[in-house]
Amino acid sequence: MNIEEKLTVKLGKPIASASDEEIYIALNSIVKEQIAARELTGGNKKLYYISAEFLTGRQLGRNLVNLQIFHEVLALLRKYGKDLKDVEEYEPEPSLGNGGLGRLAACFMDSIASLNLNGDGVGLRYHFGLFKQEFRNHCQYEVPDRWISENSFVTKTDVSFPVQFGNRTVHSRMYDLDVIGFEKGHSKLHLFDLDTIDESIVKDGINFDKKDIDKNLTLFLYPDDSDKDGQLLRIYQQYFMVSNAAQLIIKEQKDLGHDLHHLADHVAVQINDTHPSLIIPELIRLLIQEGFSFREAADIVTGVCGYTNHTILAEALEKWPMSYLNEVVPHLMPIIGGLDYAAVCAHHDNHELNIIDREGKVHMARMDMHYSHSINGVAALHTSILQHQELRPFYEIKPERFNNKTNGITFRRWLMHSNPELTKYIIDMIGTNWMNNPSELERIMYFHNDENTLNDIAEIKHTKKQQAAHYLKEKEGVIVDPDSIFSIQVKRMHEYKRQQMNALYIIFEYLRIKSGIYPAAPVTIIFGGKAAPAYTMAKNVIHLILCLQELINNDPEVSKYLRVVMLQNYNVSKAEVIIPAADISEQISLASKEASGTGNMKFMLNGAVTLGTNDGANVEIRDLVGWENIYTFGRSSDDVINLYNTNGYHAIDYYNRSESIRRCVDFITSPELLRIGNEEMLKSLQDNLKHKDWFMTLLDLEDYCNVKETVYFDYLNRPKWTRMMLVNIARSGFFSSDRTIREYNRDIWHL
Ligand code: 26Q
Repeated sequence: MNIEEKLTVKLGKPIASASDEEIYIALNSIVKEQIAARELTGGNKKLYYISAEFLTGRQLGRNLVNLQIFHEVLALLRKYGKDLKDVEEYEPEPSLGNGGLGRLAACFMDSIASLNLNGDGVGLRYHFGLFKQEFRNHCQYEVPDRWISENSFVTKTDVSFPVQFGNRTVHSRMYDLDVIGFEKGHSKLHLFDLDTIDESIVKDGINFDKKDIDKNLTLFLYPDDSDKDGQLLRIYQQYFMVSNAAQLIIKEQKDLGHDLHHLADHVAVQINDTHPSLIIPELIRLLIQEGFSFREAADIVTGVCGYTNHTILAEALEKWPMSYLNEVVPHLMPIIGGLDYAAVCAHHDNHELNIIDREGKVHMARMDMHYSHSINGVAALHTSILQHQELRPFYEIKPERFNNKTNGITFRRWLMHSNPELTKYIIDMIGTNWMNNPSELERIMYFHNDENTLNDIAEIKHTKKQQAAHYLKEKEGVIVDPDSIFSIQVKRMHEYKRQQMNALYIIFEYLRIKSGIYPAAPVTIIFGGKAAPAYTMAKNVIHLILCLQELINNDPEVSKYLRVVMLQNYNVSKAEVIIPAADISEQISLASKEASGTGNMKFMLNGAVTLGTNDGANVEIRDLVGWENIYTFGRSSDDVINLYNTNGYHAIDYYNRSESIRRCVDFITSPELLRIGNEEMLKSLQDNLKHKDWFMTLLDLEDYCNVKETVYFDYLNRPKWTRMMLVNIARSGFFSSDRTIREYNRDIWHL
């Protein structure tokens, strides 16, 4: 039976008379059957990718792409007047991640499967995910994100493990998400949960009783940890995740008849940031139970584990009071103590190497570094900063463990699924080999002076902008002009990412327009991102942007030239609509602070030009496309690190020295904005910028405003701009997560 016949049979009626929801359910079922028919990838050695987050996005589309029936289904539905996009909207988006680290894990699962590597993911099935973001009174509110439904691709299994918390035991439940690869390969993402979770205990936004672990354990990702109960809950979550992972590993190895003495020949564990770090003592504990000595077990586990660092922000490096660990996982404490002792014995002269510090805090990253055979950063600059600054004491004793693995993205989702128009055009230019060998995208460079090709690429971009404008109107109720320049900054809200700098630029442009100076072309500035519920300053930035949106879009004089949009509840699905529509990719973090970034790669692949600082993977983008195909500005990471080390940055000096900076910052509490927004929030943001500004917004603001004018001017030079677009697409092959995963396998996993 072909797809059309299958779908008709499933529906029990003609396709033309079925609703989009009925079609979704039928396609979901057809896809599940095809997945079930594909054998799981096997092999002598297996990877377990352990992560607190897997930001998978919707599954129907990716499965159709990877089963290679996406275009067939697209055309089939179109024949009956249906749009696959509308059908896909019926799939609830799993809300199992927060940002880059979680989306990276999802891209990695796609590449692991597609490269037919023997590897599964292990994480948690959070009932309400991170949270759903709602805007009211120009402010962010958090509500539970109910994504679990009959219609999801996540299925219940009968697998369960006992997990011991102190003197009591809970019993887990494993759920699975099938991850099929492109053409071949089939992996699983195992998500653990408790049957006893009680969703009804969540009241008034995202608040709940933090003590009742049986009911609350997997309600949310990153529950509020501003008090002790919150921190204990996070330890409960982390231990629950890794204990299940460790038991699954040991069980699967025993079932295969492998000798646990040779565990490192058969198992690789990748620890995604410090959230899964307790897997180290837990695996050691299980091996000791199997009769190994402490020393033997520790050596085996070191051979198994690899640790990936995703951030150099101090607040993200987890350390837990020993007393808290003692409360949740007392049975691990003798092991952690033993690990610290063994590490300290070897390096008694340097306290920065201790797992347990003098205040009795357990440093998770230090445990990872002592007991993993590989330590990697996620972009060349980041790895170098780890080696020479943040993790220097470890690099000095174990240089051979350090390696770089520059991040990547899966082209299946971020090009083939989200931009079928550009995909088809690339196939018409150079065929399909690039799909399995992304570096071949380079071959489109052959057309870099071909006027017709450049016009076609511009035309495709315009189509994607029209689609995004339509989506924004339907779903967000905002009107944008697809003929304006789309400048887009979508990512988690954080001061180091400097959305506030973009907001100050908007004020700069607003004031110029008001004084009669107009930008070279009309611009639409689009933001999207969530702020952590307790991160006041990030919420204040959202507030400022929403106030500016209100002020500017309703001002007929200004809105002809400038519009502002803050997307509500930015997620993977929205990213797939908005990224292909970008002309300019805003990557403006304070140099040295963004470990890599992966949005930057998605934009590049879709023909946007980067406007960014020399930070994270922007540096590698610049090296690939050349200075003439990217706009960089701002202080270097060396300068910034030096400013921190010497206490050399004082925001107020920049404010006092520059008239234009002062006018922008002052405007935050202007009568115009105070009429719309909340005085306390705006004032607090303004004070922070003048007197604290830890992430040095004012340092780069003038540079940023200046370079933007150049960008708009160049945008109007269509031959120049469209050639830049083509070069960016052509050189993006390096950022395929297939390349990244091949490197992990070659250097770390050896599957
Ligand atoms: C830590 C302690 C307490 C509570 C929460 C956390 C926490 C939670 C999430 C710390 C870090 C994260 C997430 C980090 C993250 O997403 N990092 C991003 O990882 C991407 C993939 O490597 C990079 O591209 C980004 O540059 C990096 O910011």
